[in-house]
Amino acid sequence: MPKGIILKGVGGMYTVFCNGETYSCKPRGIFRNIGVTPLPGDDCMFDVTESGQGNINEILPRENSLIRPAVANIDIAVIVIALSSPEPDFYMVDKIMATCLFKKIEPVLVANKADLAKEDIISTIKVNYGPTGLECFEVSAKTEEGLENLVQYFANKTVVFAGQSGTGKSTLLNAIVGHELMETGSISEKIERGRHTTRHTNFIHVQGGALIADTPGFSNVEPDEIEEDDLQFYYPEFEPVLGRCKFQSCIHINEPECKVKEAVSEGLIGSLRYEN
Ligand SMILES: Nc1nc2c(ncn2[C@@H]2O[C@H](COP(=O)(O)OP(=O)(O)O)[C@@H](O)[C@H]2O)c(=O)[nH]1
Ligand SMILES: [Mg+2]
Ligand SMILES: [Zn+2]
Repeated sequence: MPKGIILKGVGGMYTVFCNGETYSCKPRGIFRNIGVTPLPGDDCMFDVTESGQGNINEILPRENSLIRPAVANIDIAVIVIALSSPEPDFYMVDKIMATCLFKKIEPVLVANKADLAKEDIISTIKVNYGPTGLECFEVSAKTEEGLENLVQYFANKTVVFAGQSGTGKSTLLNAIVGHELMETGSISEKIERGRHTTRHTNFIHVQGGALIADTPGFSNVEPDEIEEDDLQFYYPEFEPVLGRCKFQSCIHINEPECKVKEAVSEGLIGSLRYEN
């Protein structure tokens, strides 16, 4: 029985990739009985009948999975923001980052529209995301500046793109893939038509052996599986000072001799990150 990877699922039918070919497959009834829903990114065992109809027989154990968007086995989540419009929503960025770290997915910040860059946004990124140690890239999907670095970084990884509408995710993916596979639209077009241009998660192979997908719905991610007291562990730049506050139970808000707040005042933790 061949092993494949699920690239997308629409209306109960799944596209399974194996040895350079794709197969349209249905999950066997057993999945419904045990409450398992196949997800894009899943490794599976499948077979193809003579009629050409494929069956997914088994989902292999997952490295990780997300519910919204419904994807599995993600190595890297690319959080795309724009260096001009729309204005970056760093609260959303931080919610996605914490959720990814909790799920053992590497979050990467990509600042797109470098061709229109505003200096104040670049400096906000440096001050707040430099101390996290997480990878940050400055690119332009339009001029293709910085894209080569991204492609190299993604080599052989399973990658999803997340972020606000209008930041250039589809344009960036098109530029990376090298041809128009995705729909793109300007912000005004989208508002006029009142629709989202990306509806399903669909993994695409790109040069360097990466699998990449635009992921509708990622901007609604809430870190709701993380306990309040544990959130601090998903802020990598807090790590050097955690456990060093005066009070063991410090939640780093109003307590005296709080090392987190000291680190914020010394610029070792960005104040925007701390507020978020
Ligand atoms: N100037 C400039 N515009 C860009 C760039 N990337 C995307 N855009 C534009 O931003 C708008 C939104 O892009 P789109 O890819 O649809 O964003 P998405 O909603 O994140 O998928 C479109 O009008 C794009 O042409 C870029 O690097 N520079
Ligand atoms: Mg899009
Ligand atoms: Zn503290």
